[in-house]
Amino acid sequence: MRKLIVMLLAIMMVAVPVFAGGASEGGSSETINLVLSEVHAEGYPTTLADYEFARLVNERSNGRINIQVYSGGTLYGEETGSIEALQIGDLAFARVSASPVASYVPALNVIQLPYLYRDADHMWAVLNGEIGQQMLADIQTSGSGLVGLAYYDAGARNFYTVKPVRSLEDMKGLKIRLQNNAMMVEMAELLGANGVTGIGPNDVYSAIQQGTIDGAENNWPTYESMGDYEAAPYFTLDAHTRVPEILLASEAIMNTLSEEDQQLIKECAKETQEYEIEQWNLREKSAEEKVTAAGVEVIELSAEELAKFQERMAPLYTKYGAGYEDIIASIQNDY
Ligand code: BDP
Repeated sequence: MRKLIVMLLAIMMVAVPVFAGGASEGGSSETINLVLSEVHAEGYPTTLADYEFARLVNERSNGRINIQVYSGGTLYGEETGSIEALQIGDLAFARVSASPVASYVPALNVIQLPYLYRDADHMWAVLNGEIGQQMLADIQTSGSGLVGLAYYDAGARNFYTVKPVRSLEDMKGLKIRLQNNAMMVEMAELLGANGVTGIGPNDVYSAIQQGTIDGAENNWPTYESMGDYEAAPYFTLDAHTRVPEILLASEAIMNTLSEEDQQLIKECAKETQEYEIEQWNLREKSAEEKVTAAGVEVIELSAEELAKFQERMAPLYTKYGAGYEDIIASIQNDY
């Protein structure tokens, strides 16, 4: 059934701009219907930003371009599924984490290396600066079939588990769910854990409950929103990664639109970044409050213990940073 809906949507998406022909140039009133896939629920900061993007595009195109948001992973529960649909032109937009995108655009691993940023301001200085904007543009020029429209905030990711992780030693042998990204799996393994992939974020809770995994890693809002805190009530604040979200478009579908419409879409996407960050900051705080009130144990690592986690990451810098040494040094020293 889901496949059928996706096919119908794809036909609508591809067919409408084609039939619109010179529509966009001549300013015809032909409606262009496009679909956006989102794994998060209604009300989540990225979902709110998706709707804001759709609203802006609709307004600026005088109602000509209509973007329908499908939240909660109803179209694609796994972000790799939505990324592949974008590549073949079956889907127009997806708001995804940069982590799975790096499987298609490896350079993106550089801006999500573990313990790279001091804090959110540091990350945003990089993303909004030359390095981040070049990486975003490179998504398209790399020939991935994807167009990077904008970055959103996703805070810092931390481990959460069924039993407390108070030291590096405690990570040993834990089955931890990671996003579909080889570097993230290696990160968990360098810490002594066993990395598990192939579980969509909406399925982490049941995987923990069933004992398939002993925990996962994510930011406060996802931990709260997906209900994972009820299954894995120990949250170890190691802030190992800051992985930005990315709003992606399908290059194949963008190419069916006029130059003006592509520009309009790009501008509207960029404009939603600040809005998402505001929503993010509110939700990050309220999610932390909610889960701690519900009895989650928040574990702070001593500086000495945290240094042990960080030291283990050196091989990732060598492997995934190869060819990008200057960029990494610049992120660390110039921002
Ligand atoms: C969340 C991201 C979402 C990812 C999810 C995950 O917002 O895009 O799918 O993590 O871990 O923080 O899969």
